[in-house]
Amino acid sequence: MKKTAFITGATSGIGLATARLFANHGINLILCGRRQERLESIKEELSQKVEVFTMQFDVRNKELFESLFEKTPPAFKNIDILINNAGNAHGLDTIQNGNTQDWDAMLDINVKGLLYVSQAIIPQMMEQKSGHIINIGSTAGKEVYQKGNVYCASKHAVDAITTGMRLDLNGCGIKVSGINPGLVETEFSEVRFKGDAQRAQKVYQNFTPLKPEDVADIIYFAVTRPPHVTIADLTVMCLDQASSTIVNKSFVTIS
Ligand code: NDP
Ligand code: 8X3
Repeated sequence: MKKTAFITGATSGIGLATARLFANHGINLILCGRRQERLESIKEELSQKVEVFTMQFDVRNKELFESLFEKTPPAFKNIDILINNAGNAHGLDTIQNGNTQDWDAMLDINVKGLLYVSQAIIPQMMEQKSGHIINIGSTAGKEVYQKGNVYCASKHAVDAITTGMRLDLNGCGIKVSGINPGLVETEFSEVRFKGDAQRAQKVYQNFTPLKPEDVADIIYFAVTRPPHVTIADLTVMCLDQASSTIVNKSFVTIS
């Protein structure tokens, strides 16, 4: 029987690449995001391969999410895989110059949004005594870099929540994985710099960053391990990255 995956943040970047890869492997999809037009065009693209259901909501809006989730069509009720991916950095400022709206956005989306979605889906996984939750953390959840302050805090929280989920769900037949990428070229920096595309592009210049497809490959690897194997925690960086702040920009490794 085909599996069903629920992917948050499926309208771009890592979430979209994962949706495409899952569709290629016959995994049915529930795709989430705020941008309805994108959800519709991705649904049109991937419906040629698998069953696709879309849910438009902001992960901060617990009430809206819960009411939409209740109305999930019966064919999509049994979720086998949850990819908690929706999230972004907002701003890159010292703590003394931080913007409180950015702080709220990062903590509410990256941390509380992940919790709201997980809380709705876990009971059904517990009932079926199986399931796989993958939380997309970051190298920013493993170390703190200058001006990363609250984004790093949000990803450290994701890291702690991933461990907490694995501890609490032990014995329930549910796998919990944390996948922590370094620099991946997506819309991430454009969001961080509030639409400043030039500044965003500079982040990925003069080295070869990860592509969203590289992370999707790892997510697919994690969900296709034998039933007794859990990838608990995995960090992935491109060849030129050694830490959040050490990136070799002296030459480009792949043309
Ligand atoms: P993108 O900006 O390309 O994708 C972010 C996704 O999250 C979009 O689909 C967006 O959809 C969704 N999203 C953002 N805010 C909300 C919200 N409030 N409610 C619902 N959906 C939301 O970035 P990435 O693909 O890079 O980011 C995906 C995840 O990977 C994030 O958690 C990020 O922190 C993490 N990550 C990224 C790295 C990178 O270098 N790019 C490295 C390590 C981790 P929409 O706008 O339609 O709502
Ligand atoms: C995204 C990677 O280094 O911009 O989580 O924080 S970084």
